[in-house]
Amino acid sequence: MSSALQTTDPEIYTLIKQEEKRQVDELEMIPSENFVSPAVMEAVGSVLMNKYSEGRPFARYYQGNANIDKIESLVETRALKLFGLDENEWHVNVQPVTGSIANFAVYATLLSPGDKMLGMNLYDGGHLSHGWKLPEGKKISFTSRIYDSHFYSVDQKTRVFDYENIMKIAKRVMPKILISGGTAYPREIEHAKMRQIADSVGAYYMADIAHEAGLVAGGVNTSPFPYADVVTMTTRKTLRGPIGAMVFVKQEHASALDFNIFPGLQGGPQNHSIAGIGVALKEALQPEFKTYARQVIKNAQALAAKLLDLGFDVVSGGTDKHLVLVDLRNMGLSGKEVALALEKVGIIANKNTVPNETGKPWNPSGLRLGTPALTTQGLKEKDMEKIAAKIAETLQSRNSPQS
Ligand code: DSN
Repeated sequence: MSSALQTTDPEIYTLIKQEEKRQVDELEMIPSENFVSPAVMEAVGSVLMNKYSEGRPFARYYQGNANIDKIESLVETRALKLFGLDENEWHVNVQPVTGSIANFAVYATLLSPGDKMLGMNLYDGGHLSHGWKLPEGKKISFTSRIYDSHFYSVDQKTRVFDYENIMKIAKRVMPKILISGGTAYPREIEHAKMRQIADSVGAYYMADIAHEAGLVAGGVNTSPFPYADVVTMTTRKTLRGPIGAMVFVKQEHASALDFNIFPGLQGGPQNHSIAGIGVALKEALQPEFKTYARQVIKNAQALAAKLLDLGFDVVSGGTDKHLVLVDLRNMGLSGKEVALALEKVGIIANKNTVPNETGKPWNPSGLRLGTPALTTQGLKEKDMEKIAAKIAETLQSRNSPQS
């Protein structure tokens, strides 16, 4: 029997089926992607998407929100529990539709237009929403048009953070907020040191753990909560939920943060996504999730080790997380051509900038690979070694004169 979608819209139905097949047939190695459980998908595809619920749980602008109120407050309770937080100290808002909106809401809460922010250089793995502007001054992120953004970089040689240098930059810039986190830094961030730096200049410390949220929840990466004033995260990466984001602030900033999310930046929250996040949080509270998080890292470390053996320049010499960053310049290749070549053999990764970048974001010098999705599918270290060998073989055949 045909499904409702198949009958109503066979074109979209067919494309979804093709995407379902692609996700099974290909190796998903983009570190910000994962496979949600059928339970998460059921919640996201539910009637909750029919309801408008501007406001906060139990304080809405529209009637008919009794069930939505219970769902959103349950999701908040689970979020605080997952990260071991005391509700008298911490407040969470689970409504931001993306990480960028979550971050912007934080700036609106803690800063005034023109205030200084200090975050990680995008080329070294930082994020657009941390105020990115080009070294020559072009303001790329809207954040950089409102706030005065400055950046710190990794050490040119080791390609990891030099906290003494970040301290020096902070003392020169005197930011009102110090930000850590990003999209392509393979090493753990030392939150205690970032706190010290923030304290030395009287700044707030915001940890954006969009990429590591599931690793922190699983207890295999250091929690920023004992050190940060604010923690933001997306929910779809290592945390294995649907698209969405969460912001955790100290109680004193709760009402300002909530006001900046709604009505400041958003309208009605995406109740179906929030429910899906709740299901993912329940899954992350189970003991199996710790095993999953540990395996994500073991797989990334196995992948990095094998790539190093095969002559790849693995940035920082390895990884503490779910991602591996490779600088391709020693092979005379660019990120774009390698990502395209790998797609042809069913390996889905993304081109990425690397420290000391000499290319452009559209055609950078690196490749970013991740293990969250493959680990969800049950792959282990031996599989990672085979994948590394396949990557090397693909690039060799590309470089050979016959190809
Ligand atoms: N697009 C995300 C990533 O791939 O890391 C960051 O926003």
